[in-house]
Amino acid sequence: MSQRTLVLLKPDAVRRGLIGELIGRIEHKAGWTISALELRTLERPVLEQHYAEHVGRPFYEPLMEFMSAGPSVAMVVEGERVIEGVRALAGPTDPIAAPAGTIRGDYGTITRENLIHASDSAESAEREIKIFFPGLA
Ligand code: FUP
Repeated sequence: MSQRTLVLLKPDAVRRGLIGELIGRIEHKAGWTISALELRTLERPVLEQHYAEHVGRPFYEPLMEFMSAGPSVAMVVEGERVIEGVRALAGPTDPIAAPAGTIRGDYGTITRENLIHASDSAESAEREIKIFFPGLA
């Protein structure tokens, strides 16, 4: 089943020079294509929409600061079971718990700076794509 998902390569991934490696892992999956891609520093109003479900959590403010501190790469990726697939490539939220071979497991140590976001459901994907790429149908 072809799907689309919203992927963010977070400011730590850009700062550390990992975006080529991370885009490659996604691009090399057979049949997945990147249909939109932009490097930009995410403004607070965009992040407030994106992370609306986390308002009030203790990690919310540090997360907003981290996410707005430098450029991210925002992408729309399309293809067979891509929502589940990019989540599997990313690994669990906590990079120390994430298995080797996953992006978070291979490159991360702290939960806030876990390199990548990927939509967790079809509903989230459509909501998030509208936030980052409002011009896309
Ligand atoms: P995920 O779906 O794995 O991206 O994770 P969540 O939606 O649960 O969390 C979103 C982001 O909030 C994480 F990527 C990092 C940050 N976060 C923290 O900084 N501390 C926490 O305890 C949980 C999440």
